[in-house]
Amino acid sequence: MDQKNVLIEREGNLLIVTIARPDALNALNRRTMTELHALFVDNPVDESVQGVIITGAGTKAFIAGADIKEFVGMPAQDAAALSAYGQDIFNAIENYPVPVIAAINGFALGGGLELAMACHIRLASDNARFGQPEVNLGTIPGYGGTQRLIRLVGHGRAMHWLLTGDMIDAGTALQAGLVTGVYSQQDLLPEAQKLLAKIASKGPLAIKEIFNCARAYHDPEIDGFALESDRFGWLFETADFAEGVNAFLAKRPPSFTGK
Ligand code: CO8
Repeated sequence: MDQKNVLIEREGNLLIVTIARPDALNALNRRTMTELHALFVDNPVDESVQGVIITGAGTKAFIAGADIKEFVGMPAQDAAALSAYGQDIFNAIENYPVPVIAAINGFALGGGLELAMACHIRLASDNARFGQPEVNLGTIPGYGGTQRLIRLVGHGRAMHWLLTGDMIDAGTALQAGLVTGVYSQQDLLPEAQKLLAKIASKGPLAIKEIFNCARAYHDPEIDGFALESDRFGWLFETADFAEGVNAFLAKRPPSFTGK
């Protein structure tokens, strides 16, 4: 499908995905959700891509939530279906096989914060504002916010912010662990790119297994500790591990091949 609201640029091995509805503070309307679905759910991951950055167009908003204008007259069944559709997309982002960074360049509210929380790493600009303001509208988060906010910042803080709908600033988000870096608007994207380049320089098989083990943490069917021991052992017989250890002992940078 034509990507009208979700712009995709390729920069070397990275994808930069920009939610681009600046007149509506990049609110996630149906069309935008369909385009995100096409990108993250329908299309197989291009193997040459080593990382993804998601950001918002302009300097005011990352994403100010779901598009409230589309809520008018929406029947309960459609609202529940849209919630499930969005959760599928955000789960696909969370399960994406390469690192996805949210570069939060302004308001990240409601569905916008929910999208950011599905990413593996969150960096913010110093003007960013975060919140789950759905209670102000008489509803609740519908794209996973009640679950992921608790996971990320703990029950106490999450309940405070979910129940009040309060907005928090970038400093508070950093302190709470909701983001791991705060930069000027100008530095945000370059810092996200630098971070992805750093991850891409590490042992690719190790990175893949970190994803596997971290996913197991959220899957009650899998014993994450057992998986970790198994994968730790498996990595010992890879060429990359031999190279990493040899490079350390020879005091030179490693040259990994992903084998
Ligand atoms: N939806 C639609 N339009 C929006 C949204 C939004 N979420 N946010 C802002 N806009 C529009 C405004 O209507 C305005 O448009 P116009 O110029 O045509 O009037 C334009 O963007 C600029 O916004 P403001 O004039 O309001 O800018 P301010 O700087 O005064 O305020 C705020 C910025 C504080 C961000 C304010 O716009 C705001 O409070 N926005 C709404 C935030 C919000 O409540 N978000 C949560 C939405 S609910 C949600 O996300 C649920 C997710 C789960 C969905 C499940 C499936 C159904």
